[in-house]
Amino acid sequence: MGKSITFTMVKPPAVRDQNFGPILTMIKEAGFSVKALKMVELTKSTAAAFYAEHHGKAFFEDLVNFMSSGPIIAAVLEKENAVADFRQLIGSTDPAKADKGTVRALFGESLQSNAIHGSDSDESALRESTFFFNHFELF
Ligand code: 3AN
Repeated sequence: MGKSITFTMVKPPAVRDQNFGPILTMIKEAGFSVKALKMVELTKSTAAAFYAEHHGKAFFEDLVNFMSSGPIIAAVLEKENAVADFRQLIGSTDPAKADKGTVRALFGESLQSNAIHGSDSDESALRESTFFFNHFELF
């Protein structure tokens, strides 16, 4: 099987708490390579556009406020079976339910503040990667 990509963001509290280093080490040790990387702070409107699929849900406004509350680190990662393998590495959305040793179990604080994002499909991975990175920034 060929390599594919996934998109990730380390969320504001995990960046603020300087947890990016250990998270990146876990990503490297799981066999992913970094194709693009940057630290940026989302505006509310940018966060709302990124999470457009959740528009109208009860948690949407909180999610937008949370994701624009400080810098995030965005990255595109490559590996065989990238989307599924990355979701296994990060664990369930709710850190309390995430398998032991996953990124969310180790660094997540709550359902909202769950340390990291991972794309849910190859289509989302492409949309999310090109949302953040232009072709000069993707290697
Ligand atoms: P995942 O990131 O595991 O794919 P999604 O796409 O369902 O989860 O949700 C996107 C983000 O929205 C989650 N990472 C989490 O921060 C937040 N979220 C999802 N469901 C809830 C909820 N029920 N209450 C609060 N925040 C939520």
